Amino acid sequence: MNMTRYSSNPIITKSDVKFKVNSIFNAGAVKFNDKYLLLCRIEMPIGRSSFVIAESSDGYNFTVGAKPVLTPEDHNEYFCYVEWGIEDSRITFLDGKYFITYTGYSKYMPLVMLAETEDFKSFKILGPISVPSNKDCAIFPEKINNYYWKVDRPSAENNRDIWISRSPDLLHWGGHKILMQPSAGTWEADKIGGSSDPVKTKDGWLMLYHGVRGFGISFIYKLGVVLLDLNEPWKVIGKSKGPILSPDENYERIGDVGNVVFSNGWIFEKDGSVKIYYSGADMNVCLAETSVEFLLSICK
Ligand code: M1P
Repeated sequence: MNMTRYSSNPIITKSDVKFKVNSIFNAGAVKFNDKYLLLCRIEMPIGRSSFVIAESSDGYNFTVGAKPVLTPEDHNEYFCYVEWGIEDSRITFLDGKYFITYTGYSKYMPLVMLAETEDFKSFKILGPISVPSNKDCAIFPEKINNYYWKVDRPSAENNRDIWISRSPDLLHWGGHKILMQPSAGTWEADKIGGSSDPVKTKDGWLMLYHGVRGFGISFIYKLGVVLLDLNEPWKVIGKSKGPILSPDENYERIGDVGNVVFSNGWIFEKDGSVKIYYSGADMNVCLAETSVEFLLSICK
């Protein structure tokens, strides 16, 4: 199976939300209690984002919860780091719990926040795990060489590269290394960032990433896939030669931020198929389907 857009995209729009929002998009994804669970970003009318859950029995038809499950106001002592919104969750099942990395946005600019949950009803907020400016963070789902690992995207001068680092406890991070850099003169020329949570396969860790190229005053966001070494995850062992999904349909071209496909969640099925949840133009939630074999084949 190559990459196929679901024929009834978008699968979630703001008309599916029972309270007033500007948009619903950029969902972390996980299977929880035999259901597909999306932790979606909702931009509230004031222009600041929170999270709401959308649930489904089949992965295609979703019901959006009646109210947000996590808001900036829930952050108590950490409120000053998220006052302007919480954005773009990535979910990792690790040590029997779900860890959620997300962007906290405030006058300090973006930084990486960490929370944990066992039921997606109550969340323990563990606080920032980076200084600003940093975002697009995802945690690996198991320890490698006795350490936890994460990727993230610090902003350093004009550089927007993906970095990798390790931790003994998920809170204290070190051993920082550059993992991937933009590629001049291509679809990923100006900046890149980690997209999905990394998933273990027989050939290495698979991870979606986004690549961005500026055209005039606008940017085009596309998705690629990368394969990292299983035991030395700081080593890129394969990468798609070009984007695997590019903005093409009207629901990807036109919106609050046009010409964007952006993903922060995917689900690997037992039969080898993969559901990539992504958003078009920062306005909706869409689905594209593929297979692990296809993703691995284009990384080789
Ligand atoms: O508008 C596209 C995306 O832009 C940002 O992504 P990044 O900083 O990684 O390039 C994010 O704000 C993201 O939420 C948004 O979808």
